[in-house]
Order: sequence, then C-alpha cells, then structure tokens
Amino acid sequence: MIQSDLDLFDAHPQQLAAHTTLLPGFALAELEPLLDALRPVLRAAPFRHMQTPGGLRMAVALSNCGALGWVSDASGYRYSATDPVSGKPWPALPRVLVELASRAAAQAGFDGFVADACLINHYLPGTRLSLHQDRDEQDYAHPIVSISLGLPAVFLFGGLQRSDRTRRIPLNHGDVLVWGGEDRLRFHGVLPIKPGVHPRMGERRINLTLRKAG
Ligand code: MD3
Ligand code: FE
Repeated sequence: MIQSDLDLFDAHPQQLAAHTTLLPGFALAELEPLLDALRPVLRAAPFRHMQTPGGLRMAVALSNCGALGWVSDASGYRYSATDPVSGKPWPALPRVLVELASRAAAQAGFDGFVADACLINHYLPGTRLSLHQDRDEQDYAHPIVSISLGLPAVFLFGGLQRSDRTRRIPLNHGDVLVWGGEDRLRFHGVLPIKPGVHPRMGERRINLTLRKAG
C-alpha cells in the first residue's frame, strides 16, 4: 500500500496552528445521515447568490440552517433569523450536524461547543472565495467548525493582517477543520475549484461552517 493510502485510512489530526486542527475524513463515518439531513434543508432554503455590499454577485452560492443565517446585501453582512428569499425562519439545524461539530470541536480542544448557525457554501468548478476574515459573530471566543464535501479544494490560511503570507492547505471530501482562539480572526480563502466530478457529490464542492453566531 502506498503512503497516501495509509494516510487515508489512518488519518490523524493535524495541528495547522496553535488553535487550528484539521481532522481528515472526520465526517465520513456519518456522511449519509449528514446528506439525508441536508436534503430537506436545501429544499426549504435553496442555494442562492447573494450581493456583496459593493453590489457584486458572490461567486459562491449559499444557504443556511439554524436560528441564525449569514446574509449579505447592499446594506452589508449580518446574521439574520429569517431567510430573505422565503421571508421565513431558516430551516432548523439538524442534530447530526450539531453533534458532529461538537465532537470535532472537543477533539480539537474546544469542549462544550454548541452551534446555532450553519452556513452552507456551494462551489462549482472555477468558483473561488477571496481572502477575508469571519467577524460577523457575537463572540470570537467560540470556535468555528468547517466540513468539506465533494470536490477537493485548496484553502488559503493566512495571518491576522491581509498582507500576511498564506499557506495552501488541501481540503478533501469529509475533512473537518476546527479553528478558534487566536486563529479565529485569521484571513482565509479558497482557490478556484479545479474541474472534476466527485463520485458521491458530483460536480461541486459544499462547505458547511458551524458557528455560534448569537
Ligand atoms: C477561518 N468558508 O464560509 S472554511 C466561510 O471552504 C469560509 O467555504 C470557506 O471561509 C469554505 O466564511 C473556508 C475553512 C477555513 C479555513 C481556514 C480558516 C476557515 C478559516 C483560517 C482562519 C479562519
Ligand atoms: Fe470564512
């Protein structure tokens, strides 16, 4: 067996920074329950392209579930209890997601993490996410847990200043990333997704970020 196969089957947590942990394949054990839970969420709140405050259409399409959802429009970025498309509350956050995020956070050293918001990003081949900080949540003391599904991505892991150098970290189907503490406000982004078809997810990448937003 070649080394990369061994890595897949004996995936160990990787400490990317003091408070950033990559858990390779952590979501795979519960992939089908997770996808079963996502289906009704995305039926009730389909992916849409939001406008940036500058009036540009975001390349990433997104949706949310949970008590709060991240929204962007001409008046800025914020968390909202209602879906601006349906005018209704966001779909409930599936328990399988809350529990998976809580276990991942605990494994990375953040005990007692209970998400109240899940931002769901949808990438087609060619879609990228430019360098930014996540700073719309109430309390930066809570970590964020990210679940990557589908086509592989390269994420850019930067520093606390936009101009800091970035590291390129591959993220694969089923990988879970937890970051908090002093890493919570690092700049980060995603390089354009390479063309491809994922055997389970098709021609897309989906990223779930579980947050304590309120
Ligand atoms: C945070 N999503 O939704 S998540 C976002 O893959 C977002 O869709 C990306 O950024 C995505 O706000 C990335 C993983 C991630 C990676 C590195 C980080 C989040 C990070 C470094 C510092 C802070
Ligand atoms: Fe982000």
